[in-house]
This record gives sequence, C-alpha cells and structure tokens, in this order.
Amino acid sequence: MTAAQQMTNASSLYAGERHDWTRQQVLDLFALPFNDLLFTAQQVHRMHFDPNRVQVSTLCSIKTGACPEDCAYCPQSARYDTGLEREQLMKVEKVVEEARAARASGATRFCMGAAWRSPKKKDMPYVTRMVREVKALGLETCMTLGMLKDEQARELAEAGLDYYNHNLDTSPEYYGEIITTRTYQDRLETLDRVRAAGMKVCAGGIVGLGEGEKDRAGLLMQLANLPEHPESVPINMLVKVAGTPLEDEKDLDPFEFIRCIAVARIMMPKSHVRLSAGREAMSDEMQSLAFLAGANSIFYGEKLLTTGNPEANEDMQLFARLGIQPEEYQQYADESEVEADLGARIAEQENDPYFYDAAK
Ligand code: SAM
Ligand code: DTB
Ligand code: SF4
Repeated sequence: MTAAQQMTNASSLYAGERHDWTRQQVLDLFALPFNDLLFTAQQVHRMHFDPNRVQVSTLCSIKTGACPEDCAYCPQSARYDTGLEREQLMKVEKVVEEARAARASGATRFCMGAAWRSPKKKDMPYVTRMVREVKALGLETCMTLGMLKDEQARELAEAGLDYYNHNLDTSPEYYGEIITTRTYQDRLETLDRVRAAGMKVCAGGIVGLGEGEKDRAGLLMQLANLPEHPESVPINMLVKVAGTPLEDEKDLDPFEFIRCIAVARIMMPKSHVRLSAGREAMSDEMQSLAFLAGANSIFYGEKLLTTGNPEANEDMQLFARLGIQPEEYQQYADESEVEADLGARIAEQENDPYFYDAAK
C-alpha cells in the first residue's frame, strides 16, 4: 500500500468514535507492521489534537499505604511488605500547599490518590474540601479513591471534581490473576456512577503484569466499548516494587508498550492518552516514540504516588528538545483573581475544624 492510500485508509477507517470493537479487530491493529501502526496512530492523533502539545498532571498521595486490597502490582497493599511508611489522610492545608507547588511548576491538573478500597462516610467532608480548595487555585482536579457509591460520586461532582480516575487495569480474563478483592464488574459500576454524576472519566490500565497481547487488546476493547470513551486514558507500565508479587515480572518489550499506546490512540481518537507510571525506566527515545504514537499527557513531578518519576526539569528539557509545549488550562481571567479567591478561602478556613483535624 502506498503512503497516500494508507492516509486515506486511516482517515476513513478511524476518523470517528466507535464503541463496537471486536477482539479480532483490535488484535489486527496490534499486528500491523510497527511503522504502519505508528503512522496511522499519528494521523488519527492529528485529526483531533495539536501533535506538539502534552497535558501535564501532578499526583499527590493524600492517604498512603495500609490498603486492604490485594492488587498484585501495588506497593500500598497491606498484604505485602514493601517497607512503605503508611500515612493517614493528609491535612487539607498540606494538600493545598502541594497543589500550589504543582501549579508553580507548570501542572494544570492535580490528581489526589488514596490507598482505599473505597472512601468512608467520614472521609467525604475532607476530600470534598480538598477538591474545592485545589479548584480555587485554578487547577483542574482529579481524584482516585477506589470504588464509589452513587451518593459519593454525586458529592464529589457537587464539590466540582473534574475527573475521577478508576482503572480497569487489564482484560476481564486476566484480571483474576492480579486482583481478587474486587471484581471487574465492581470497577465498571464505579465508572458508570462517575459518568452518571457528570464527572469526566479517567480510566486505563497497566501493562507488563505478565499478561498477553490478547489481554492488552481486551483492556483497550473494554475501555473503547464503554458507552462514552473515557476523556483520559492512563497507560501505566508496571513499576516493579520489591515485596509485591510482581517484583520479578519479566520486562515487557518496549515496542509492545508503544503499540499499546498507538492502538489506544486509534480506538479512542478524542481521548487524552496518558503515558503514565513507568517513565523513569524509559529512555527519552522511548518516550518520544510514545508521543509519536499519540500519547498526549504525562504525570509530572518527581513522585507518582509512592514511587519515582523523572524530575520536572528533565521533563521540561525533553519537551524543549522535542518542540513540545505543555497544554494550557485557563479557568481564571488572571493570576490576581486566583490569588484573591485563594486568600479569601484560606481566611474562611481558619475557624474550620476540618482545616486542622483532617488527619484524625
Ligand atoms: N486505591 C485506588 C484504587 O486502586 O482504585 C486508587 C489508587 S491506585 C494506586 C491507582 C492506580 O495506580 C491503579 O489502578 C493502578 O493502575 C496504578 N498503579 C498502582 N501501582 C502501580 C505500579 N506499581 N505500577 C504501575 N501502575 C500502578
Ligand atoms: C494511574 O493510572 N496511574 C497513577 C494514577 N492513575 C493514580 C498511579 C501510578 C502509581 C504508581 C505506583 C506508585 O507510585 O505508588
Ligand atoms: Fe489499594 Fe489501589 Fe493499591 Fe489496589 S491499587 S492495593 S486498591 S491502593
């Protein structure tokens, strides 16, 4: 096929959003010659995005470790001895401080993660306050707190939470090898609740768990066949942490990882695909291939939740070398409006019991 034919092919085949992918169609994409797959993904990418813009989010672990779940990849599960120091729910004040620092270093979204199976009733006033305070800084907000009930999803949406992250992690067939304490269906139901409450969905998975290509295809098929595509699709490469059951897992072929990004881009053409955990172990060249394959979001800042991430200045240097600009997010007309709003909110908090007792 000539390049011109291929261009027409990609535009007609993959221009629109589809929700009826079969496993075979996805496997056929994975089986394309690498150059053809990347070329197609890049064409699809350019139909909906500026190819030289990447969205940057910063993570903050608002409650660390001692999680009752048994996710085999996770350093925060109480079942594995990973030497992680557990921490109680972070004070609202401290979360705001971290969010300000993230904003100052150029992040546009602040993602707050908790090592919970699901939030408890008593946690909700604290987390909704966090959403309000971080939003007041002019940042987009995201939370990942585990499974949600209808009412909790509504409370978060009312507080103004922009995105809720909840990953499917892998294919339904491989899922039982990785997690036994909650079902695939539980995860799908939480995603439905997030959608029904009107928040944007951030849902993706992890690769490098020992799964096969058919599982990576199965994961992407589940995500793309949701009634609406998640606005944000994080693709995590397993970070192997000593003490977890997957600490000695075999490395995934880096080209297979890039294929996964490209297939996600083609299947969910309007979603931000995030090159998520695992960047510390990737070369600059591999990351640039991921951007070429259609990744257009990263976690930015030296820490993910509990594990390392490249230093912010290393990322900025990489962006400069590649001619990439961070995507902008402007909610406020100017900086003084942000500062005035924040000042008023902090003053308001001084007499608020949640402000000082959030960790109890
Ligand atoms: N506890 C909540 C939950 O699991 O629903 C939210 C936080 S949890 C850490 C969020 C996601 O991080 C997981 O679904 C998984 O995809 C990813 N993750 C956790 N540990 C990881 C690791 N070692 N390597 C790569 N991704 C990881
Ligand atoms: C996601 O998909 N990846 C992020 C975020 N959502 C919450 C978490 C990655 C965690 C990596 C392991 C750690 O730092 O604990
Ligand atoms: Fe807990 Fe989330 Fe880690 Fe699973 S991924 S053990 S639910 S913190």
